[in-house]
Amino acid sequence: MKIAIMGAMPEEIAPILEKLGSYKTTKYADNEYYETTYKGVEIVVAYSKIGKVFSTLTASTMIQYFNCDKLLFSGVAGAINPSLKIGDLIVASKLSQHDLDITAFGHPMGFVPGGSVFVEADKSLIELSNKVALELGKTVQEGIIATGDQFVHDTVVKDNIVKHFKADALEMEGASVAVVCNALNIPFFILRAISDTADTDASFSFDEFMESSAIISAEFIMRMVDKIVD
Ligand code: 4EZ
Repeated sequence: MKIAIMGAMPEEIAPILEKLGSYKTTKYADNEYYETTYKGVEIVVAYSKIGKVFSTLTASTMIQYFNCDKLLFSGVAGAINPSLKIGDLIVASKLSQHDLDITAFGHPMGFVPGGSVFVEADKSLIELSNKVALELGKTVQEGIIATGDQFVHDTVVKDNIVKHFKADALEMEGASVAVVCNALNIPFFILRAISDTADTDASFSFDEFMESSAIISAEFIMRMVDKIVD
């Protein structure tokens, strides 16, 4: 077993690296990968940089170059579902690319031939997250995550994403990681803690809460890692 743990930004993986202790840094494809052994299990950690392209490259590298056979993503997201408050956790049941648009040819939003509007996350990892949540006495909402190459800070854009995908939260990497893992048959799990509500003051909320929310997500991911390696 070799576990990949990914974030998009340095702040999203910093608490994970801290918990793991010492690691070996390898440069590959213009990025850094941090390799370590935790409780006898090999782990590779990386932050991809923001967006679908960088996250695709990193997920693919972790699987194909580093031979990871499970992928966990930890990070922050903008809330769409009003029940999600700052710091709340959302586990992706399925993910979609909200900016993938060939509707001009009669296709639904998020769809291209050979692909699918949604990619489902691994059910047993979601089940494991429910166990972890129960043990911690935490509520973890399961929902739909929409991914696109934009930081959403507009209720009109948000409403449109709800209309097409019934999404509960949005970010910029989950669905691309999902597509890679699905194509390569690697079980994956996407966890996000809310940093903002993707409206007019999203950037201010993000700046204020991204670090604390990133820690909430990272700590939960490490509890899951503990369960996986035990
Ligand atoms: C992308 N990530 C944000 C990166 C922002 C600023 C330097 C998560 C996220 C997000 N993505 C949090 N809130 C969001 C929002 N409102 N729209 C898109 O994964 C980088």
